[in-house]
Amino acid sequence: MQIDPVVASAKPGSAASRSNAAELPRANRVIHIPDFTLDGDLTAEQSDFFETFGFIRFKRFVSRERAQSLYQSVLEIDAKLVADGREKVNGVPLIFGKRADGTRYVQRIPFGSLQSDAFHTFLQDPRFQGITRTAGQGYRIAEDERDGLVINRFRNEPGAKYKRLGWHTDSLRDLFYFEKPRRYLNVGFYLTDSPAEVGGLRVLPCTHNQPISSMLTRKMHFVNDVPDVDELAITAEAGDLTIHDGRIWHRTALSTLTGDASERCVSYLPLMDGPLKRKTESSKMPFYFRLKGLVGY
Ligand SMILES: O=C(O)CCC(=O)C(=O)O
Ligand SMILES: [Fe+2]
Repeated sequence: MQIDPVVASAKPGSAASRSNAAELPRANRVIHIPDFTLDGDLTAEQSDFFETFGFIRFKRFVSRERAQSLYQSVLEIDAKLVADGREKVNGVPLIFGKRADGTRYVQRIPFGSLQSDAFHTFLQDPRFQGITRTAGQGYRIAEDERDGLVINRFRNEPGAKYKRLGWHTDSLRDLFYFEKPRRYLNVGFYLTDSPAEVGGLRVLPCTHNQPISSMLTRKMHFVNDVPDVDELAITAEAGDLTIHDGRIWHRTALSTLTGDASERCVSYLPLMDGPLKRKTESSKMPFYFRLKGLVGY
């Protein structure tokens, strides 16, 4: 039997070791995901890995304790949005789930760092400048543009609206904003553990190097969520940071667990270049969200 490198290299008790090797996709037995550390700018080895495969994972970007404390801030933002009866932030609609007792919680929080000092401070970490330099000249962390810092809480329970995402590429989003697709680094910071059984990010490695035609048509965007034989599960622990190229095909798999155990909380950093396009409370709902409604998530 072939040994799964992800599981074989995992420390006992870590998120990866809890995953059953048989449940992990075939690609995880072939591609070993290294445990990189981000100290400042990406090293040559890290850039090579990222440019070759279209994704990278940095372990322990912050301690588990700091990640847990930031997760508490997510719960505070959530409680305030619900108590204030908010439906949108800066024109971007909130996505709500409903608990068994009928109370609401927010599953997709846009502009997170404008609503919490803890997240605003987190984004001042100088290592993020190393990431903006990798994105390209003139890139900035855009706390008040597009959707700002997005905090996703995927959950699998009857009242949840945001449980999974079908196959897609992020670069297409620029087209929905009527802008030319830019180099798009999707930087995910994990607030909770993400072993394979909470679902999570599945990528088709190297598809960022595809022609535009295949970026548009390889699969039906967001509608198709059938597992692919070549997909790779990117598992992570609270405090880890991942980057995937916006052109890579990826999906968010449904958790096999339910309720609180199924929650996967990941925040995505807003990287932009070009002229500033600040959003305010009078900003209109982006066209992209009307389409979201059509594909049913
Ligand atoms: O679940 C994730 O980490 C990825 C989410 C995602 O692909 C997206 O919001 O575009
Ligand atoms: Fe995505």
